[in-house]
Amino acid sequence: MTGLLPPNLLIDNMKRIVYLALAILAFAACKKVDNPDNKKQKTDPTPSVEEVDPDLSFAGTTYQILVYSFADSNGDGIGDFNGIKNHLDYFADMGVSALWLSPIHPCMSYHGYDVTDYYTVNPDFGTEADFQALVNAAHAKGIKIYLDYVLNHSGTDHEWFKSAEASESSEYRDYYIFSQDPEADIKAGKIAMIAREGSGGYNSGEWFACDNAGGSGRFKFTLNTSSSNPTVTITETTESTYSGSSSVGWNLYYGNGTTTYFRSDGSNSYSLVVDFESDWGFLVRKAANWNTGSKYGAKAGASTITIGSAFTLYPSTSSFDPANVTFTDPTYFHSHFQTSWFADLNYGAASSCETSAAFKDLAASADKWIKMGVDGLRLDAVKHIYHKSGSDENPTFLAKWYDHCNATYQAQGHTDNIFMVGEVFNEYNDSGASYSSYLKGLPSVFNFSFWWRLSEVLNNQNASTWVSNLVTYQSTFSGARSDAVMSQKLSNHDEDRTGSTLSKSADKEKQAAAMLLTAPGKPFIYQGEELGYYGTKSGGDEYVRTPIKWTKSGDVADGTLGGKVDNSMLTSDISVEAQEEDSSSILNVYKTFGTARSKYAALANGTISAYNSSLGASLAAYYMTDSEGNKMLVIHNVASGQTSAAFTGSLDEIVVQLGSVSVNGNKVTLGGNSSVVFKQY
Ligand SMILES: [Ca+2]
Ligand SMILES: [Ca+2]
Repeated sequence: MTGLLPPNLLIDNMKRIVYLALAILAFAACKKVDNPDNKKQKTDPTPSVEEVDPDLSFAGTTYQILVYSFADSNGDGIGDFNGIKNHLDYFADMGVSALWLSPIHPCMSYHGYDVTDYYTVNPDFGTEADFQALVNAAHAKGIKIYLDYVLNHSGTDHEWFKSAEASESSEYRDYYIFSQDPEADIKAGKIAMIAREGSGGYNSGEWFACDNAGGSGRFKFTLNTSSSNPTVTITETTESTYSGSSSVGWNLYYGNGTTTYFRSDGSNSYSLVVDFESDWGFLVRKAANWNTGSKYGAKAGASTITIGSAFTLYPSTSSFDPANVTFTDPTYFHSHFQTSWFADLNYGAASSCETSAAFKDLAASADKWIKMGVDGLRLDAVKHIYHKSGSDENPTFLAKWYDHCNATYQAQGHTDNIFMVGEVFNEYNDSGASYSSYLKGLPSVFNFSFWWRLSEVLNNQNASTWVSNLVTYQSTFSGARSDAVMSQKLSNHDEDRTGSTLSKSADKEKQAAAMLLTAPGKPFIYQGEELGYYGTKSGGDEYVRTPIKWTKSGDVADGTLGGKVDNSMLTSDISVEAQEEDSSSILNVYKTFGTARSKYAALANGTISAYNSSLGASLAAYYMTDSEGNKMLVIHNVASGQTSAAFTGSLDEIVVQLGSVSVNGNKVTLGGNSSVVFKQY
């Protein structure tokens, strides 16, 4: 039981809350029968603590960590495993029982969603031994570790892809999706991952030419610009190399970003001689930029140049992006997210996906981490694994993936099931139909509607539909699967920050935390939300992925963010150190509500039901009830001004509160952006 006692700071905070509640109730409860037992309970700084049912421990609060920008232990500016390990008490103080780590594998970009080896750790984050030490230290504190797993695609620098791209006979060729004519192959049903999409599955932006259509040799390029469609002619030569100057403008772009200017040979005639080497071909430009009208290349499907013959070039327009000029017919690979840094993985037909080489390899990599103690996975972009997101293919795939991982997990001696949550990005007005089918494959998916609706509630100061929304979300999940876990959050790494969406209102940010942490389901706290960070994606995603500022004057782990950090936000006041000293801080709301949630089964994994009585539009009131029937009454006032209403049931014991709350008989008065939880058992 001692493990459930809050640390000293929280005892202090709980004392404040309890004393405040006592002071209020001493004034308000004069008509009530004084219950000595109840009174004793209220003066206890550790109010009746209940064990959360271990079978329902999925519901525990999770903290989403960006490993690269959370905490740097060795001063190289990059967050790392030891940095997380050094701050495990930070999570315990918020009642957090699991950490979701951003991808830990070697990768091509700072964010990690272009993995180059699923079996090893990114050396910037430490060694495998460091990772194991983190897992062990977290477990010792009752904190689980979830990894972010990217199953839709790997990075194109992955050795699997490099081998697959280089040769049709590569043992990895089937790991990816290749085609010389994607549109025709999709229409013919030849591409298993897109077969269910039919002719609508072709999008030219999702296909990239492999680096196998280039050429090499000492070539003379001759350019004739007398027409609006210039021609380029390549001849093999033994001449010495030569080129022109940038004042000419016309240039050849090839290889790893090489720009070589043409020499002017008189009216509309240019030439150069280079030792050419480029595995993707070349482009011609009028100036050294990609502005409309500057880029010249091929028409799609007619990109192959013949040595010695003039080849007609087409300039870019607002509606036409020229293709690379190639030396042989290119093969294309599929990248759903329309970037040549990702290559979508190929699992064949969903009904037999577990027999595919890619599935087996990815599953073996997951086994390694589960055997090291990993407790769960967050699966990236699962609605895009198979192209038709509304078909049963992805749920079928995910069920097979889950069963494989769960078998490995239980072989380690676990008696519970492995946790797994899928990112199924859904639309604002979603009734749940688009993501609930994914619960056939996984025990949990994110409920993105939660934050969109909640931000409206707070910004409009109107909570009239909030409770019915929560009840609907709950029934959508439980209707899809009896053991479904509704995962929800405020903002995450792909969205504008909560602080920005709420116009930097600390009162609203605090209440957003209180409403997240008193809602049914499994809350995720995104790194920095608890400090009131703000930032938007308009200047780059990095601005919503800001490092934690641990101390008032210390450095932050911003080494991977390329300077895209808003240092005007990272003042000493926003630091963890400053907010831990300030009982009115946003951080303190996460701690008090997070701790309360972790201690009461009704809050941690209870069922919501509406408080069925008409209330003012700014009030949301509902019950959270645990499996024993123990009931909490939760009330939020989302208006900026004070409001009151009468409530039934015991109002004697406040479990946790935000802002000002007073009780007079059966009347509860809440100040602006105030919240309260009454224990009614
Ligand atoms: Ca470091
Ligand atoms: Ca895919």
